[in-house]
Amino acid sequence: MKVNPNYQTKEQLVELYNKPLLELVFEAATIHRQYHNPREVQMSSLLSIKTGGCAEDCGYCPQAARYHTDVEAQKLMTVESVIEQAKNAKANGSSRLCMGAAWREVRDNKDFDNVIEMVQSVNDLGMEVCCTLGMMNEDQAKRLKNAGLFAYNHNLDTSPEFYGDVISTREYEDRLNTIDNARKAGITVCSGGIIGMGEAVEDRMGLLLSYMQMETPPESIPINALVAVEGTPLEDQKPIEQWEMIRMVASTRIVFPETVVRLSAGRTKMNMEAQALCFMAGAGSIFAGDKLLTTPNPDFNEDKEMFDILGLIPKEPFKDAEQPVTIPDEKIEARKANELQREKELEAARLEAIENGFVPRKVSSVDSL
Ligand code: SAM
Ligand code: DTB
Ligand code: SF4
Repeated sequence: MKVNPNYQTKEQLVELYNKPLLELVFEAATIHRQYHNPREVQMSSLLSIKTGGCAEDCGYCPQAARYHTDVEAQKLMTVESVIEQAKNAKANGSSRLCMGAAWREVRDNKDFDNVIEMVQSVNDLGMEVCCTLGMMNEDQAKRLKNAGLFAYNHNLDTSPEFYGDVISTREYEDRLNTIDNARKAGITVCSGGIIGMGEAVEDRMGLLLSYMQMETPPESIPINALVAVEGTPLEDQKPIEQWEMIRMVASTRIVFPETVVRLSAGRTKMNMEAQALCFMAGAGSIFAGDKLLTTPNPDFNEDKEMFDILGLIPKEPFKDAEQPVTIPDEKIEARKANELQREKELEAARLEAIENGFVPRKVSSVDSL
């Protein structure tokens, strides 16, 4: 992923962000047209596969267990219901599904095995599969890659300097490590930030600087406006001006010409004109469907009307990189083989018992307790 060589320092980035708005949009739109089809905008769907009850203290997040919000904690969805939701999303034009779990980190347990099966199944549907599951190690990243994961989302959220004002339960370095693990496993990286948390323009550009300093910058950078949720420490944060979102999208596009810049959370507070300027300035994706993870998103029909009016077309999957091939997961295969073996042994024992004249007992309701 290229970095624009004209911007190297934070000062240059801040100057870029503060350019006269229409100059900024024009520069971004020009670059966007050199690297992307400006009519194509990807529709992605978000699915919260494990909601709430998270141990972290991210100040913006309604899913942190320690804050009193309206979010009810739920256990991991079943593989079957994820497939059903993915089929719906695909039928409504989404070419990417992002599955989010309110976890601090991935653990090697049955839940993770189920996530692996979710990834395999959604990849089989021909959609780009993205997961955002918190921190993960190299081995976990490899399993996700083999399952057919296309992208891993792990946001740096803001600059390293402002990070500690928002989150205390993990370090910036932890985030960078997880991103590195995804990269090493050959998964594309989706990592972006939130504006409107009380940060300065320097912090917004500090976030971009962090991505510029990576050996390979992210293939996908989501730009979120804070959704201020009652009960979170950031509940009273003043909403950002729409112009700020346009500036952030445009600056990101200019600095990372090849990356997909995603106009993410915060669209319910934006009118169509402001969103149009974001698409003009290089936004190449939106989240479609009336819910993000836990908070509202514009109605599907409203977005369809917007696409019609602006002449946008939903982007097909795998236009930027090939579809990953699913390779059977060793742990799951070993578990299934064990289960099969056990079933065979039980059946053999049952047959042997019958041969020896034992009459199988009827299972009573007491037995099944
Ligand atoms: N627990 C995982 C993690 O933090 O990486 C994955 C889920 S987490 C909800 C995914 C991202 O959603 C966060 O990194 C943050 O950038 C974004 N997010 C969460 N709450 C938000 C809010 N209220 N407004 C805007 N973005 C938000
Ligand atoms: C991202 O940058 N934004 C999405 C996705 N990646 C996972 C999440 C937005 C969440 C907004 C708050 C909520 O709905 O809970
Ligand atoms: Fe947990 Fe992720 Fe929310 Fe932070 S952003 S509290 S890690 S779900």
